[in-house]
Amino acid sequence: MPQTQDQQPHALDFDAAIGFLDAGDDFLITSHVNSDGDGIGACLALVHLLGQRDKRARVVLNDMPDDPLDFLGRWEEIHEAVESPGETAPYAIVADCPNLDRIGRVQAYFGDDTRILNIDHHMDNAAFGEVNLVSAEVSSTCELLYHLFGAMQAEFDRELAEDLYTGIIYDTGCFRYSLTKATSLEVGAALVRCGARLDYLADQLYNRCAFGAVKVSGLAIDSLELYGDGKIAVMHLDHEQMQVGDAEEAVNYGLMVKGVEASVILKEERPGYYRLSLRSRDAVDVREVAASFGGGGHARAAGCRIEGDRDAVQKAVLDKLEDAVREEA
Ligand SMILES: [Mn+2]
Repeated sequence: MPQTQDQQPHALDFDAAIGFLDAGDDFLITSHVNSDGDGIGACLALVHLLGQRDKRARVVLNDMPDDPLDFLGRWEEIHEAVESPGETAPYAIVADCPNLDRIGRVQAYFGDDTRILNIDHHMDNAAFGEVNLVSAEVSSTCELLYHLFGAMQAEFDRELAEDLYTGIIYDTGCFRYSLTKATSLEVGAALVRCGARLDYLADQLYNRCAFGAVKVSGLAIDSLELYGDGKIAVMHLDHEQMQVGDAEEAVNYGLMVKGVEASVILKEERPGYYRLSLRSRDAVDVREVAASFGGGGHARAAGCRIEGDRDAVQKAVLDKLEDAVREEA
């Protein structure tokens, strides 16, 4: 068992969660809609752990992820929710999900007497479970599971280690984002000692883009211009260029330029109708900019939709971004 005492986040009581996992013998495991590397890593790790204990467990998600994490073991055990599941689950584990609404159609699998274990690291978690194992001190749900499984004396074989490691690098951007704690690195090191292949997993997670997604990023980069004394990066793709591939990642290239505080890309979803993605460094709150156009998101990553021709849309968002950059200066 790789656990050491000083790696544990403060004041976490694992006994109730362990009691819950001991009590059931048939578990439904789920995560939020549009689930991500942490949520899916956590679901697969739980299936693996319960399998080690000869318990039945299945993963049901609202939707199958666009980017399959099929390099992880037991990927084929993930199922998409059906409209009428027939019967409800006796025991459910909800991982990486701040509230029950966010599991979407999987709610149909929950009945009045479904017992719920809630395992999460979101600050605003609604403590909706019979048992809530929630800590905002950890980088990811998978990091939290590492501590729980350690307390259960689980066997950390390669498959389990890789599920957890994948979730941690997904949420920390390979240990780069500010939510990465020294503990996250210690847990990562412990998982590598258990056999997690760090180069293989990072490669699988980051270097499997569709050909079109890389090509369309090239078109976006080609359109890159700077405004606001070099602090604002603007890119755009017209409707025809949008057909080349998924442009979800392209906005990030703007922030790579030295001195840029905020980046926006204008994507013409249909003629005369733009979807905007915004990203920023610490100084600028792009959620507020997006909200002023009816959109939303987070302080560092947000989005909105604006109707109009490109010049008008660009001017409208640039006005707001220049104000936001000036305010923080
Ligand atoms: Mn997470």
